[in-house]
Amino acid sequence: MEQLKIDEHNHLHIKNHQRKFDFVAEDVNNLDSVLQKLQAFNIAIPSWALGTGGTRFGRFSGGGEPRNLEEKISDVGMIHRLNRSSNSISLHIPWDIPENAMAIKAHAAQYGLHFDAVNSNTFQDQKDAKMSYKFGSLHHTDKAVRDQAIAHNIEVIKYGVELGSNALSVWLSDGSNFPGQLNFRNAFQNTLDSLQQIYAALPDDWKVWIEYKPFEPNFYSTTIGDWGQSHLLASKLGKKALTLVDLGHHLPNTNIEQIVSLLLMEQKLAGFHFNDSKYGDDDLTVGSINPYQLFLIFNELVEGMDARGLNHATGIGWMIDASHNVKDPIEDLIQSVEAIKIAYAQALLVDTKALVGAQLNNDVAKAQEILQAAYRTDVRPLLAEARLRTGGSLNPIALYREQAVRDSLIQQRGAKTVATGL
Ligand code: AOS
Ligand code: ZN
Ligand code: ZN
Repeated sequence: MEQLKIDEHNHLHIKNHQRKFDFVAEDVNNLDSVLQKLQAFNIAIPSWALGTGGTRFGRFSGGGEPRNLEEKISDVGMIHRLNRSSNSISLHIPWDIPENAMAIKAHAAQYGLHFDAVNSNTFQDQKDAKMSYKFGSLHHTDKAVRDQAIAHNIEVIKYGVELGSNALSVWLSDGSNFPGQLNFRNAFQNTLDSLQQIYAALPDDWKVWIEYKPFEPNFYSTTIGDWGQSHLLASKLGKKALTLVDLGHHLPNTNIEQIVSLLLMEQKLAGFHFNDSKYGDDDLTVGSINPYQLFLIFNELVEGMDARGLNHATGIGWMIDASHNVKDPIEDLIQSVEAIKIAYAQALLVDTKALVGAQLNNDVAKAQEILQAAYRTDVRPLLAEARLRTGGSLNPIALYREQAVRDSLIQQRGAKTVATGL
């Protein structure tokens, strides 16, 4: 385990922090509740984001990447010690195979981590697989391919059960590249039929999260292409099936916050894959392109969850799905968690009563003033205070750099490691 000198580091920065905190805290009338909510809020880290991502044009891996599942877990453990907000990890099978689940669970528990949703992978052909997913998996025209993909998903559930997870996350690349390639209705029916068989294998307290995406790797149609198609499947499947919103899986300018608000209303919102994008499924650091959109999403979440009496921290799944090419993955993830919590904190500052009043009076300018007053508040000192109170770092990235954590990872693991995954 990395030796992080958190207290020493906090000590050096405490005076500066206190000044900034006092300044913002003075104007927050629900301060205790905001701080408590921030302390309770955790976001799962995907195992595939701990290595450097790449594109089909190349991959430039950084040094000291985790070489196996244990090292991925210890990286998440370190992020969690720094920010106290990343207490779980999401595995992707077969990129991560927990051969000995007991040992893996114990290893994770050492860092205070548990296992979030497990992800199946039928978008790549696996070694020794009999059937190919070249033309899709759960939607395939050939029953033998569908059966193989169904069996894989059921196996992933079994791994998840051993790890103490309680959700299966399904993302399909199934679709078509050219008009005429596919019968849409048959593809949808096959998908539904396959998902029904997977659904039947879910333990009682489990959920299946159905992710949608408009394009890539298929460029003409995707069989679960948007939230309507995902929601249709989820409602036909039953209560345990929900729609997962990956922020990057929308065509430019889609009003994601409106989708979120309706899914929440229908009790069909599984949760999120957070990332940011300018063009499509860019998987950029959360909050790096459009933090206002993220805030507006959180505004819907806070309002909708309060209306339903849902616990903000555990009511739905919170996860990052980003992986970047040119950054240190650990710094990237720390930035993403911070961006999510900033948006959340700002949403907690919205004067909801006043907003309801403005809406009822159709006072459009006032409504905007109310939202933007919250959005334009620098809430970073509130996040830092929440971290301080839970034993985390006032400034995780500064500490990570000052204590040269990456260098020591390179020393331990080598300069040319490649994490399994993308
Ligand atoms: C793919 O675009 C999706 O976002 C999935 O969530 C996928 O399983 C994950 O990104 C790993 O590739
Ligand atoms: Zn995703
Ligand atoms: Zn994606």
